[in-house]
Amino acid sequence: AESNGNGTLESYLKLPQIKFTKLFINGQFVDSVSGRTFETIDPRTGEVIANIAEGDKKDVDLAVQAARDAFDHGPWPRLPGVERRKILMKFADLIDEHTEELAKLDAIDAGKLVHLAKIMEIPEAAETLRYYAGAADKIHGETLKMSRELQGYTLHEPMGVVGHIIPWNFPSTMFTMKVGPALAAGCTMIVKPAEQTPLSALYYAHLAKLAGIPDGVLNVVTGFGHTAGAALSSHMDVDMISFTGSTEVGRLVMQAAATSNLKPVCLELGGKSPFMIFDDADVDKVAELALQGSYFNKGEICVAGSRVFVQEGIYVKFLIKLKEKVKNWVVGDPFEPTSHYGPQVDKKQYERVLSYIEKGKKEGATLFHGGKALDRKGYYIEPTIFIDVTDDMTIAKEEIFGPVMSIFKFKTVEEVIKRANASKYGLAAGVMTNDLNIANTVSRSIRAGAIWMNCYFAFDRDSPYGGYKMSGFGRDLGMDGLKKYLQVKSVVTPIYNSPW
Ligand code: TXE
Repeated sequence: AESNGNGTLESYLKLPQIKFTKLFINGQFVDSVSGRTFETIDPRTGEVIANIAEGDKKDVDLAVQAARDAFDHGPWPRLPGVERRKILMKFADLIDEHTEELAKLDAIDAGKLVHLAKIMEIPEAAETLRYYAGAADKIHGETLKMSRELQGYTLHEPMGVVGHIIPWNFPSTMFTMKVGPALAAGCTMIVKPAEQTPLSALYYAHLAKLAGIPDGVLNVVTGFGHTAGAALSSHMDVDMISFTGSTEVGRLVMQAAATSNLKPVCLELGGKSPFMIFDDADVDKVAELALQGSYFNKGEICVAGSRVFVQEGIYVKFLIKLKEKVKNWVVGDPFEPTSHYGPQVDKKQYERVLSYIEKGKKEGATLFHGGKALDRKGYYIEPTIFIDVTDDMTIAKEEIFGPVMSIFKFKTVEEVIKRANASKYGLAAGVMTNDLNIANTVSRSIRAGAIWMNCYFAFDRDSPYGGYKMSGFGRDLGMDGLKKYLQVKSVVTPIYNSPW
């Protein structure tokens, strides 16, 4: 049944082979200097998938040295953009050829749905590379209109050696949305994947080499945050850090950058995004979107619409519809095509989410649906809904990062704007109304990096993505996602007797 490839249940359910478990430095898979390894765990069972090389400061030093050499002396930054474009296109094609394997690696490592990864996450990872490949030969500065007899223009040059520290919730999306633009810009780099999900990152490194990316340009150091991650962010020879993760660690990364070589950082951090439903909204549609907003990827998404504000006129109707629909959500093995979401990424996250549910109950919110772990092996949690949540409760303020929705009632537009903005975070917001005045007023008043009107998670590679306030700064995706990997250099020369 396997021989005819995709399509049979047997091949679909077959687990992927683990081919790459070592660090990828200077184009080679190598053991860590210390020889140590760490276990990567399957959240479906809590069992060990493989032992992965545990990189720390010494390995980061080697990887940075390789990236430094590749930047200072290698061909990559000096290639015509069109050449980098060709190689990135090849990289994307190779991803497409290995969709099934990559989807399954993310499924066993991160608990992600195989059926969704195959049609969405992995193909989009390839498309993100193509998007930036298309930009690689269009990076140029401007001719300036100087105020004196001077000719001036700007050059856009690659930032240099970039450190990418990425999280576990979207291993493939994160990898390509960081690496794609940095490669197109002509940078060289070190990726530090999350310790929970090293498998696909190593696979991408292998594909990058096959595509023709020169040795040393793209290095992957697997390992822990406080060792490998910290070594990268405090390294004197790393020119920039692009980080996605928790607000606490974002602060550490920025500190390390400040006390080492003052490297610029780009931080994409936590969120607690409001999903605002107004009286005139279509109940059926918004109930569906609200559930997606809270449960997509088991709530392990920084833009989760986890604070659902419902205007009083539609409140009861909305709750009835929500109850009806939430019953259809199937939590199950990510290899089962019927599952809507799988297990939380690891034991720590699982326990953290369950402890927030306990806090919600203790602080007086009403548990409207779910609230328990599934009675089976692995880190599965029921879709959970709290009502009667007040703004001062812990579950209203802190990022839970699990399948937990909190519902709030509101009366006026002014009130909901004020309450939605009363958060230290500012990543995204949803506005559900057909009233243009409300939609425009709210979208301009909310301090967040993405506003989705009558939709949610409307991600697009052309749409820049990032935070206001303590959700961080800098943007991934879109052309802004490329610009941050470029330095702007002014070049000036005198012109005498200029008629202009
Ligand atoms: O994140 P960490 P954790 C939020 C979410 C989640 C919480 C904790 O609320 O429940 O963070 O998750 C590396 N120097 N988000 O603990 O630790 C680490 O190895 C340098 C939101 O898993 O921030 C990993 O590669 N790097 C988020 C990366 O940082 C360090 C996605 C992220 O892990 C480091 C993930 C250090 N001192 C969690 N310590 C989002 N914005 O999407 C750790 N790391």
